[in-house]
Amino acid sequence: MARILVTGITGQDGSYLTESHLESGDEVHGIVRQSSLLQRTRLDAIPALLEAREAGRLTLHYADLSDTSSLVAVMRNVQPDVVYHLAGQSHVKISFDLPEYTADSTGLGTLRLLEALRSVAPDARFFLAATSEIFGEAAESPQTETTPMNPINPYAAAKVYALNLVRIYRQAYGLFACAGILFNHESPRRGENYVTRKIARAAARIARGKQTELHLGTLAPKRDWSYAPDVVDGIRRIAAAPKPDDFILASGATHSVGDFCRAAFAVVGLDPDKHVRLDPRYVRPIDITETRGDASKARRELGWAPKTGFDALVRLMVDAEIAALDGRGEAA
Ligand code: NAP
Ligand code: F7E
Repeated sequence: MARILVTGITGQDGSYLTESHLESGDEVHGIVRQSSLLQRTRLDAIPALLEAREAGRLTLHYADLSDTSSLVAVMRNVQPDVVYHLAGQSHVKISFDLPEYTADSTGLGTLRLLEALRSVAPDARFFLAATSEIFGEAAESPQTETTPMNPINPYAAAKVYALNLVRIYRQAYGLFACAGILFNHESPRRGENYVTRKIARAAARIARGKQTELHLGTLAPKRDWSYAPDVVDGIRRIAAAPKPDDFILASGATHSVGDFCRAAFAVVGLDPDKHVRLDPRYVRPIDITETRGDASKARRELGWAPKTGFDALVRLMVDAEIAALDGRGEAA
């Protein structure tokens, strides 16, 4: 049985990762931050996670990425075998509105956590959730672990800093510090202000007569979308590898936002052209045209491959929204 510490446990990936480690019989600890609402939907709505909390196999600890002493205290109390660092301000458009906060939580937060690890739990394995955003308008397609970093938004710049820190701490101090360079991954637990969840939710609500229009910034950008539980499986493999390294996790396929709309509306038998409106409020100052990842290193060295393709992903997301509207299934 391993002791696992997760930052960002209340997020999409944190909830799937927690479920996965509890299923393996591990003890999971999560860092949560102070907020005025105590309800944490992605943890509270999942019966297995509620049961684990009651049984003492899942424990939440208050700490903050801006408060080094709180990170040291949790690290000292938990004495983790593995630390998964998933927390931070992760919305690209919001990072233009909150550039300093994004740099502090996503960038410096990683530094504080690595320092806490180094001083209190240097034998623990450390995983960072890095991102395809580090490549910006990439110099090559598909992107590999050696594609040059060229960030074009504050979030990506903070993740470049965080990824460089992981590499530095690995080389300089010999820590088991590793990273997943994660391409977009989605699920019914995705935040409602990311484009796939926004589209899936709107398709279902329009089909049920609760909404008439869907406002999007643009239909043109293309993304390499995977299913979050598949990526979480890859994250576990990276953290369990014989030696610390960085791996791309991606599907290798790319689709536009418009493709996602067409596929989602088709699930409920609707024509997106009748409902989708372009809205400048959702346009970014600068946006990546296309991402496509090459995960052959993860396939070769870790045996990882995504199981869920684009059409299946879109369908399961729209079906989940319909089920939630009809009072069935989990609501994230
Ligand atoms: P998510 O659903 O947005 O969850 C983010 C988590 O970070 C939440 O638990 C959130 O806590 C926490 N958090 C945010 N700001 C924080 C702060 N200042 N201090 C402490 N905690 C904070 O994100 P996700 O999709 O699960 O992604 C997990 C990680 O993977 C992130 O680091 C993200 O950048 C990275 N990533 C994700 C994708 C993707 O497609 N999903 C792709 C590449 C990389 P609250 O619940 O309290 O807000
Ligand atoms: O946008 C376009 C938008 O916000 C996808 C994060 O997890 O993946 C995610 O970042 C595309 C972009 O994800 C709307 O301009 C159009 O081109 O769902 P998104 P993202 O920006 O790709 C990376 C890998 C991460 O690391 C991030 O943390 O869709 N788009 N109209 C829109 N996007 C949103 N959110 N809302 C719109 O109305």
